[in-house]
Amino acid sequence: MRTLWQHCHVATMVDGRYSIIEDAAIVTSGGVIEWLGPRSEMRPVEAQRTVDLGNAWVTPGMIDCHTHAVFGGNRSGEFEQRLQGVGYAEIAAQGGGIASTVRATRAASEDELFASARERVQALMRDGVTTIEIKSGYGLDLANERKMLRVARRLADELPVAVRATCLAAHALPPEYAGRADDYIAHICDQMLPALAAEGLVDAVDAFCEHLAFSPAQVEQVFITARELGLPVKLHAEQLSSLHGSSLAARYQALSADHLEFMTEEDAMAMGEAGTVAVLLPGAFYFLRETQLPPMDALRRHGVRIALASDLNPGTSPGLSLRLMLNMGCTLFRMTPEEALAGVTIHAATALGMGDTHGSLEVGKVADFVAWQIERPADLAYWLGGDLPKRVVRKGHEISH
Ligand code: DI6
Ligand code: FE
Repeated sequence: MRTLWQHCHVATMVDGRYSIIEDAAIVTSGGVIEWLGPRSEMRPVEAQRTVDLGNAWVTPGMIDCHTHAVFGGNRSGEFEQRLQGVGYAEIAAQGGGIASTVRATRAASEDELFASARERVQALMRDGVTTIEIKSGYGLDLANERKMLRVARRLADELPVAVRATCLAAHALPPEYAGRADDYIAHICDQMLPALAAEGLVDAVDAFCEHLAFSPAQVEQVFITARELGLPVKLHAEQLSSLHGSSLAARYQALSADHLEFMTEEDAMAMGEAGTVAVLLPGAFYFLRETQLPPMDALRRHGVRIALASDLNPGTSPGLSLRLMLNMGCTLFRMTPEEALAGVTIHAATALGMGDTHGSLEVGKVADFVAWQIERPADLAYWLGGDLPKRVVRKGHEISH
C-alpha cells in the first residue's frame, strides 16, 4: 500500500544534522520511504491513503542502542544502600550488584522474564522508540544466556519494535567460576558463543572491560571468537577506570564502545579512525553520581559519531525514557539538542550496524518515523520525560496515535 503523509516538517537527520525540510511530504510504499521532499516539489502520486499530520515535526523512529531490558528482580534495595554511602564496587564485592540480578534472572522462567521485559520495552516505546538493542549478560551460563536471548527475540515477535540481540556473556564472572576468569572466558569462546550463534540468537557480541569485570586480554579472546563466527563486536569500556578498552574495540572494528567517561584522547583518535561509534549513557552517569565527564571535545575533534542510549538496567540506570536521556545528554554532557537527536537516530542505527537502512529519513530506508506535535525539534530534548503527543509509524504503518 502506498501512503502519502503530508502537512508536516521533517528533521531527516541525514549526516547527523537536523537537515530540515519544511512543509514536507513523505511517500511510503511496502514499508519503505519511496519519496520525501518539499510538498511543492512532489509530482502527483497514486496513493491508497493520504494522512494529514497536522503540522507535526517528523523525526526518524527513536533507536535505543544499549539496553539490558531483560532481567529478573530489581535493585531498589541497593539504591537505598548506596544513598546511605555504600559504593557500587563495594556492593558488587559483597555479592550484590550484577551477581544479585544474575540470581534473580536464573530463578525466573522465560515467561516471567518476557512479561517484565515487555512492560519496560513498552515504556520505552511510549517515547517513539521503534528499534531497541537488548543484551544478555545476567544468565552467565549457556542455558540462562539462551533464555535471555530468546526473550529478546520473542519481544520482537510480539511487539511492533525491531530488536537487536547482543550476547554479553562476558558481563561478570558467574559464582561457579570464582577465581577462574580465564576458564570462564574459554567457556564463552569454546561453548557458549558458538552454540548461541548457531541457534541464530546473536546479532552482536559485547563484553564488560573493567577491573571488576574482564581485562583487555580476556576481552580480546571474546572478540577473536566473535570474528571467527562472523559477528560484530561492541564493548562496555572506560566506565569506571581507564583500561583502553575503547582502543581495543577500535582495533576490532567494533560497532561501538559504550560509556567512555574515562577514555583518553588516544582512545578517541582510534575510535574516529575505525568509525567506531561512541555510545554515551547519561542515565548511568547520573544514577552513579559520576563526576568524570566523557571527553566531548576530544570525541568531536576526532570525528567520532556519538550515540545516546538508556542503558536500561536494574543496577546503574533504571531508565525507562529515552527522551529523558536526550535531556541528560544536553544538561550533563553539554550536547546540543541536534547532537542528542542524532544520537538516538542515525548514530544509534550505526552503533547497531543498521545505518544503511534505519536512523534517518531518506529514500530507500525503512519507513520508521514519529510525527510529534511539538514546536521545534529541540522540544524533544527539552521536556524532562512525560508523554508528548505523537503518531508512531513503523514500516509505513501507524502503530499508535
Ligand atoms: N555497566 C553498567 O552500567 C551495567 N553493566 C555494565 O557493564 C551495570 C549492570 C548492573 O549493575 O546490573
Ligand atoms: Fe550497559
